[in-house]
Amino acid sequence: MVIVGQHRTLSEFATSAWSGHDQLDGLDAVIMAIAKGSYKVSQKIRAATLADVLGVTGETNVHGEMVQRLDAASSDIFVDILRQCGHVAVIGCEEIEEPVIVGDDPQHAFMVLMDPLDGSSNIDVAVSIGSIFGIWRRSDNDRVTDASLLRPGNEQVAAAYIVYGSSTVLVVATRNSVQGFTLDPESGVFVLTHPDINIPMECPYYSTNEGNFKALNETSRRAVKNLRAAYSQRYVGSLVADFHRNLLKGGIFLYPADRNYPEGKLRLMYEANPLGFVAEQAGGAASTGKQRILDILPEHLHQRTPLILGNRDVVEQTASLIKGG
Ligand code: P6P
Repeated sequence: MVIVGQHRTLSEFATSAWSGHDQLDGLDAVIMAIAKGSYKVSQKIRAATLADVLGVTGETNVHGEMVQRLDAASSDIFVDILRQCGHVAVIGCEEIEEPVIVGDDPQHAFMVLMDPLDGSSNIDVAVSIGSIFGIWRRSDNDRVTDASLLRPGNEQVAAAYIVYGSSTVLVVATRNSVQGFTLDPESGVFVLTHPDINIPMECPYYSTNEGNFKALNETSRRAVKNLRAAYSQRYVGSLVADFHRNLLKGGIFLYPADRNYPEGKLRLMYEANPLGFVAEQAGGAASTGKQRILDILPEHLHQRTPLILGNRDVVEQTASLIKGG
C-alpha cells in the first residue's frame, strides 16, 4: 500500500478497487485520466488572473452562453487526456455540440459525459468552481454512434466531480461507495482524505437562488417557503461547490423549473445524472420534482432538467410539495 503522509494515494486505491472487476475493469485508467486532467485545470485556475486567461473567448457554446477561456481550455484538456487513456469510446461535453467519438475497439469500454468547468461565471471573482463526469459502460460490440450516449443515469457505473476550492477535492462514486481524494499541491498527487462518504442524516442547509422566487409556480414557492422555515440558506451559485458542502455537511440543492427555464436550468446528462448518482450512492436522492433523475430516458445530449438534490427525506418532502402534495 502506497502512503503519502498518512494517506493512501488515489493511484493505489484505484488499482485495488477499480481494476479487474468485470464491469469496472479499466475504470482505474479513466479515473486516473480525470485526476490528471483536473490537476492541469487546477493549475490553470490558480494562475488564471496572472496568466491573463480570464474573460471570454468571444464565442458562445451550444446553449448560447459566452464561453469563458478557461471553459474552452478545460474542455480541451479533458478531451485530450480521456482520448489518450485508451479506455474511452466516446465523450459528450457541455462545450461541444456533437459527441467526440474516440474509437470502438473492445478496450474502449467506457462512455464519459462531462461538464469540464461548471460555474464558470465565478471564475473572474475567485469563487469555487468544478468539473463533473458521468461514466457509463459501452454496450459490448455495439458500434459507437451519437445515440450511444443517450442512456439513463441509472445505467452509470461511476461518477466523479472535482471542486476547485480552498483545496482541490476529487470525489468518485461507484455502486459500492463514495470516496473523496484531496490534491497535495506540492506533489500533484491525490490522496484519500474522505473514505466512504455518506450524506449526514441531519439537513442544516438549503441551496437555491432566492432571486428566482418570483419566477416560480405556486407549488415550487410553497416548497421553498418550507425550506426557508426549516434550514439555513447557503448558495454559492456554483453547483459543484453547493453540492459538495451539502454532501459532507447535509443539505438540499434546489433548482426547479421556472418562467425563465421551463425545462429547468441544469443539464441532465453531465450535471444532474452524475451528481444524482453520487448523491444516491451516499444515501441521498435526486429528483426533478416529478421523478427520479436517474430514471429519465434522455432525448438529446444537452437537455435540461429541474433538479432537487441531497438528503433523501428532504428531497422526497420537497418533491411532494412541488407535485402539489
Ligand atoms: P443561477 C453555473 O452557471 C450553473 O450552471 C451551476 O453551477 C449553478 O448551480 C447555477 O448555474 C447557478 O444558476 O441562475 O443561480 O446563477
